Amino acid sequence: MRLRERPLRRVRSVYKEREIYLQEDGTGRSGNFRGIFRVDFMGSGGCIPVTPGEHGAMTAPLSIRDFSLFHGFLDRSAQESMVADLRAALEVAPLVQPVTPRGRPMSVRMSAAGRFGWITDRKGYRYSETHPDGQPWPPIPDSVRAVWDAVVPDARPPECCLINWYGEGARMGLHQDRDEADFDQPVVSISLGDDGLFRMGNVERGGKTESVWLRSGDVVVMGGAARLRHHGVDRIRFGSSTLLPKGGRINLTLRVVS
Ligand SMILES: O=C(O)CCC(=O)C(=O)O
Repeated sequence: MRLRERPLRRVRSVYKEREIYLQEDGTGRSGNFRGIFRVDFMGSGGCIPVTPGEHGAMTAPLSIRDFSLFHGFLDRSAQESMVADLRAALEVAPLVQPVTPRGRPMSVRMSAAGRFGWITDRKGYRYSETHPDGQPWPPIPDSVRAVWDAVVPDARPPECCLINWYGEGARMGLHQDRDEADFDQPVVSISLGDDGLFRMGNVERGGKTESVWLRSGDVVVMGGAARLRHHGVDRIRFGSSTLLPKGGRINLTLRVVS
């Protein structure tokens, strides 16, 4: 992850935002409500097929800027059991508040599971085989790994599950995920808890962006032409979900690192 250390206000003056609302049927409607935006169903437009089954309803991905969005991929009970699995992982590897290499504290709290975790401190951004407290990371829970296997069956196994926790007011600036060795491998994101406004930009810095509210149970695949696109989370709707009793949003990103 390469965070841009610019204040949000300045970013907003450069980027033109358009919000897209995902609908229950997997289609999207643009923020100006002039009609259905664009839908790529399975097998078209480079979208990744997904098989129906234990993950609840069949979810056809919506393709926006080559990001594949699987709305409602996890049903409520799958979300609850994933949260229980994550709580166990966080007992081993507690959330920390990282600082950027310039010493600025990030608003999200982070931990990880898998062989590697992504960390940042005054020494820089990097993957590490140990938590900042020196312990190895816990294994990626099977429930999380199953999502990867379902949405990107041809990819290599994930080596990192970054766990981001967004409390009230937390956000994540536009950035690219480029600390991994192989950009042919996708990044898969799973959202749990409160809604988060996910912004999708370009490979180069600047230009127009589009945003979508991600809800609990949504999955996003950032692969192919989307792999190096800038993305971030402008804000969350604190308290919008009942999944986490005290509110907040968890985002998991599964990555192949080496
Ligand atoms: O929270 C999200 O939805 C995105 C997280 C993200 O961009 C990242 O971890 O690199």
